[in-house]
Amino acid sequence: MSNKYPKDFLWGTATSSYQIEGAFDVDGRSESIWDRFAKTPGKVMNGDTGDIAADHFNRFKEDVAIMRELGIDGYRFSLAWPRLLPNGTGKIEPRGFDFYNRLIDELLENGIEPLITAYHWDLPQVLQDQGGWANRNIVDQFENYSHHIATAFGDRVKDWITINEPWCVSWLGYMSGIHAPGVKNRKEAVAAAHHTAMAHAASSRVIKELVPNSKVGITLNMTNVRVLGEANADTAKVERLMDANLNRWWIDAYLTGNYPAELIEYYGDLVDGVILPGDSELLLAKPDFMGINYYSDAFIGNAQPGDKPLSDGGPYPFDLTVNQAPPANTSVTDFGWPITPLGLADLLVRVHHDWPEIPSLCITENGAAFNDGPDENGEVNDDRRVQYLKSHLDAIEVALAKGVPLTGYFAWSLLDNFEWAEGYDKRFGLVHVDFETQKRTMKKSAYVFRDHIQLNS
Ligand code: GBH
Repeated sequence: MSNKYPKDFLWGTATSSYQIEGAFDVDGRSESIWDRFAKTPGKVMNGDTGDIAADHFNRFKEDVAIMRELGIDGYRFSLAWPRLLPNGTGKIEPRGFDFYNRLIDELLENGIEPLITAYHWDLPQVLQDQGGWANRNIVDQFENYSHHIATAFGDRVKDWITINEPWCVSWLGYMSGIHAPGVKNRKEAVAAAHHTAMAHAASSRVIKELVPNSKVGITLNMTNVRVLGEANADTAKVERLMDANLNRWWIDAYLTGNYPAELIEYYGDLVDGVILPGDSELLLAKPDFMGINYYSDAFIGNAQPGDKPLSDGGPYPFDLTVNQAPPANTSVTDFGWPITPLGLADLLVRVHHDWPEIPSLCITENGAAFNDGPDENGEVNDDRRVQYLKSHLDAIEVALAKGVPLTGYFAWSLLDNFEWAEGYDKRFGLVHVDFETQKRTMKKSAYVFRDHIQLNS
């Protein structure tokens, strides 16, 4: 046994409902914004949809058996709102609750702690028809949904994440439009960024009230904004605005009730009628922990000929131009994302240093797209993922040694799955899925993770 990790450190894997469940029209589940988006021609690679995905809805027992073989302590999954409240609010669908009850019970019987994410992007389409996250009503609707799920599952589930990556919800969903609902409107995106923060706070209050001994937090996709070369005025400004927009917005909101001042100034009249008097109080939410999803560092440098303003098709609402290429010779994943393990240690140290009032941090996702499949012997030797995993585990050990209160590490993902706009074209699983036959095969990285867990728990 090693002493690099605190006692009770949680080793786990993470997934999300729309990416693995399938069974899109079963047991009263209603349409989600991702069903609608995926079935809109041109939105998702190859026209892929989550109709079947990894068929986890029907194969969850087999999947829990795999988790047991991996030796994980915890499993982070999300609830499909359209399965539970098909109309978004109002009447519940008991068959939807039955599914998650069966999953939770199966996990507990196998000694695996369930961690729930209330929202991982599959909004009921009926709520999008009223404006979705851009409409302030979503705050009450999410609070109501939180009430139902906390009541139903709170007897067995103590760890709760309200919203996964509200940055992606807001800026990929309503600004660049590369994710559902595919809106491209910066005013709506700013509104979504505010309403996700309000909804997080409202939901945490409800869950804490209804679930004794619960631990409630949010999961943010955070990264280091690395500046390459000598920054000119625009690059220096983008560095500060990007950091505020991506890393500080939701944290500052729940800890202080205020957003980064420079960003509010830049947004100008975009926040008029969106952030209302009195909201500051409502944004406050004392965190029990915070989840961080880390994939890669971001790089900016001075604009080169041909570069466009960030707001031109991208997720940032900044009419400023920088170059976003990583340093020459940086290795990348099959998604093209630079591989930057040291960034994970730096990020954890920075978050703990800048917001010491957050009692603990958890890596709720970390992983990489590498598309290796079975060889002639049926083995999946995903050596590049093994390398990615090991280097990022080294990074969390560095952060722990520097005193970061890190309580867990969840690999993204348990299974190959529906990778949003990329469809089935990008594989993130420790376990390979043959989407024709639904056969699962543990990749080499799964065995490496299993051995690491065994050695360190
Ligand atoms: C996570 O998002 C999701 O939670 C998960 O569902 C998903 O499957 C997994 O990662 C893998 O993608 O190109 O300007 O958006 C990760 C979201 C992706 C956000 C990389 C930042 C880079 C900048 N991050 N993205 S941009």
